[in-house]
Amino acid sequence: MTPALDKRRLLRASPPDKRLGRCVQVHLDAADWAAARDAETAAGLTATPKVLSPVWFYDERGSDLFDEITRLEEYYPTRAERAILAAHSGDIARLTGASTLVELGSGTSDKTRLLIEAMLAAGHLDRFVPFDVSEETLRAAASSLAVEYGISVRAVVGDFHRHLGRIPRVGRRVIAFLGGTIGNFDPAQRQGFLGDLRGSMGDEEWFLLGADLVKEPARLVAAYDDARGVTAEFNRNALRVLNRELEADFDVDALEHVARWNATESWIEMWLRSSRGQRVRVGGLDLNVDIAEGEEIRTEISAKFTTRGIADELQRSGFAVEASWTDPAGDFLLVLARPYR
Ligand code: AVJ
Repeated sequence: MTPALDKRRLLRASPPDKRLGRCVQVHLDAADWAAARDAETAAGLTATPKVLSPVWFYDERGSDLFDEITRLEEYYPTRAERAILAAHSGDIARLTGASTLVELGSGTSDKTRLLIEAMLAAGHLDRFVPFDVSEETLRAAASSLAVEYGISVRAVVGDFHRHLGRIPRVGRRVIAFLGGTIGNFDPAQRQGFLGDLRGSMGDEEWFLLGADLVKEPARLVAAYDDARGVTAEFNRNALRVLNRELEADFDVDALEHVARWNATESWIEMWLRSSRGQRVRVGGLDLNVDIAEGEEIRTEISAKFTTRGIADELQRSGFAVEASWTDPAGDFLLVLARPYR
């Protein structure tokens, strides 16, 4: 996340790195991205209730904490999705015959490897395109995968709501959006995202979407409020990142983690509740923010879906579901869709 703060650095495309596999490129427009993020943050901190974007979770410590979350007993989505991919990556490789794998969101996970290996085994894959907001995450993923698999890697820095058009249209692509990250979008953002994505795709290309399914509220809440407090620490970390990167002075220790199920919206909400009134200075935004005792700031939503609901949303955005799978417990859904004509 840090490089996004360097406002002097404008558009830059690094030259192909010949030492790493065949080709690693990073396209970056950091100043532009940081300006949009800062404007959204100022709007969110002056709204009622106050809201922050989940992008603030993911500095290095936040990424480590998320990694720890994915291994928690209570947090089933990562294991469930991995089980689906372990069972069906071969089907995906065969059905798509794709030569390019695009991954929206962090390209470092072992789940990506399952897909890459299956696509290599099917004999078509020659290019991996990870797309993420974090340049560091991308560089790490890009170089290790390029070396390991000898495929060309073109990493693209951007955010889901504005930069899908930067993803190169090379080869026959399968565009993967895994982990249930689509749950971070509200319905309007989802519709915008799916429409943009559909508009950027050719008829012979594929969309692979991972989505968490609705289940008993107690299990959902436990997944976002684990007994060891890892998620609480992850949640508070967003304000540590704000303190550092936007010169703010939130009293982070006075903020308590809250996770609740919103049945009307069908999403989990994470909030931070201030145990005392505080006036916060956010120097980087030239903004003072008053937080009342007991006031809550919403830091994330994580929407949960039904198989039918996802198919309907995809359909409305111009996608037809070609295949879908769940894990044996029926906790998580993986959908393979393609544009319909
Ligand atoms: C990375 C957005 C999929 O919503 O489950 C995990 C983030 N937040 N625990 C999710 C998260 C709290 C995660 N996603």
